[in-house]
Amino acid sequence: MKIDIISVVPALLDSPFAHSIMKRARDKGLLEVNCINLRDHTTYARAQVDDYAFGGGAGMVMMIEPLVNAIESLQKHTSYDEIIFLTPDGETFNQQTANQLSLKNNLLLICGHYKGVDQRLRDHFITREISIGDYVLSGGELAAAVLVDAIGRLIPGVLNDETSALTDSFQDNLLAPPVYTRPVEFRTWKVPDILLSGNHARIEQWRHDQAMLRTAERRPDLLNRE
Ligand code: 6GU
Repeated sequence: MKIDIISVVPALLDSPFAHSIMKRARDKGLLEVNCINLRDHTTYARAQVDDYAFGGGAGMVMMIEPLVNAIESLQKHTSYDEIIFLTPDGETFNQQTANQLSLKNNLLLICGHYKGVDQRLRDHFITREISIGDYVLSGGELAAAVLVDAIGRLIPGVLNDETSALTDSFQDNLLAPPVYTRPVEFRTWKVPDILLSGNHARIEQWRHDQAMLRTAERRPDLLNRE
């Protein structure tokens, strides 16, 4: 899978994909991530990419021209399955959306900034608008990093048995159960006996019960989802 990201602050995206599972995915050739600097595509003086809103009001608006220049120059080489605008007023991202997007070949992410983007870009180029939650970030870059990580780890071959996505929280609408490792006892706090019993059927039953309990306590809304 290839994910291209258009940003006015591409340096924000240097680190998130350079480590751990995302690095391994890229090293294995399973995930390609390219960051494009929007300022390289403006025809305005001083690499301007935003301007005052027509009708007045506080805050700048991202201009359509630099964005369309960037998108169309990328489209010369790549046919995108989705062109996604990261914006707080988009649909809220969740595991189901991550699963869907992990099946695509080419994604283009556009990071919003300032007071948003000229509506004409949204009307004519954007195929999907996504938010990562009900709070406001300074720009879409951190949200883009969240999407790439959540999607990238679902690409077949990225995770191994130890890190398998199948046991993640949310993958079955349940939160993950508690986990323990060495030592068996720390300051009198013991690992539950069941986990040391070697009885795999009973351990799986215990984990499922714990996942149900935890979900009922913390996220009862998940239990009523299909
Ligand atoms: Cl995608 N962008 C911004 N700027 N803020 C957000 C967001 C996106 N998702 C939640 N908050």
